[in-house]
Amino acid sequence: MKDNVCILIPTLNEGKTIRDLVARFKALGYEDVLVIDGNSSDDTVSEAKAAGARVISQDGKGKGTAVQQAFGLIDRDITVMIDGDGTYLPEEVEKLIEPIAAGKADHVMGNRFANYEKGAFTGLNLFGNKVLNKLFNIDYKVCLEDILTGYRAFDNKAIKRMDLNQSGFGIEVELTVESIKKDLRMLEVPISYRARAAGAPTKLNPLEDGFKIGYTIYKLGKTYNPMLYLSIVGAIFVAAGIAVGTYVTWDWFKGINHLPLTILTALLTITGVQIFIFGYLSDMIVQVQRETLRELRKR
Ligand SMILES: Nc1nc2c(ncn2[C@@H]2O[C@H](COP(=O)(O)OP(=O)(O)O)[C@@H](O)[C@H]2O)c(=O)[nH]1
Ligand SMILES: [Mg+2]
Repeated sequence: MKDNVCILIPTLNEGKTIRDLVARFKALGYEDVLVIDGNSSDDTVSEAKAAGARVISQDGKGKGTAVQQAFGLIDRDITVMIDGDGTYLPEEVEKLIEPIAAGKADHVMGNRFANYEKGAFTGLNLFGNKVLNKLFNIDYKVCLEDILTGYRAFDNKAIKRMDLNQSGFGIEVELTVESIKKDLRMLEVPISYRARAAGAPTKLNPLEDGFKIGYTIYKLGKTYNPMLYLSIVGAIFVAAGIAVGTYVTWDWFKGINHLPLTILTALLTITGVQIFIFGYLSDMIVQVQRETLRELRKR
């Protein structure tokens, strides 16, 4: 079974940890370890090669770009993706592979919240992760605990069905979104998460990348769940209409008339209700399209 697995490690300046990581996979019997490097300025490439990994330099920039390029090169049945920073344990790889090898899942995600070392998440990181997971779950009507995990396994047939476009850290969101859109069977398994080694900082900027990831969820979610977005916008209009309307009515009882404000009330309320209706229609279109795709896939 191990012959059918490719261990894929995207790296950018992970010289401190990559050698040990590759060596541990080799020791476990995984021969095909592919490191896709983002043109590191440290000794990542030589360290990875020394441990026996196949190393390629990515074209362009970003983890997402690297992952997409690597996916195109893999010819094994199962791909495991793992960060090169030593925060995930190679010894737990079976947990991720087993459901795929058994034909029970197409995409297995390691849930870091199951068992994380103190200091593995900073306060901001933990908070950001929780918020983004919550947003995602509302948007996609799912119940996942850790959509941004860096330890995953895929059935390669599943990878072939994904349309991936995110160049940066949005790739994690996109992998999850595509799995939902393509009706792939997803499964979360509990894994351990370690703190990064001292002097080996993360490449992720918690604020900037956090917002980018949030925006990616928003952008990709718009076409999946338009009702949610349009009902929020609709609700804002209707609420504004009610606010102005209350004022107008209040004064009207006192014998004061506000003609322009009355017109504004009507416009706000009507626009709000119309946006709701657009949301409802978009939702129907999306539903029908999803049903159609599902039927087509069965053939
Ligand atoms: N090839 C490639 N790998 C990257 C790039 N940026 C980050 N990585 C790697 O992607 C993995 C995840 O990044 P990391 O900094 O650990 O993010 P974190 O786990 O959210 O802190 C690590 O192995 C990084 O070395 C990039 O631009 N290109
Ligand atoms: Mg990491």
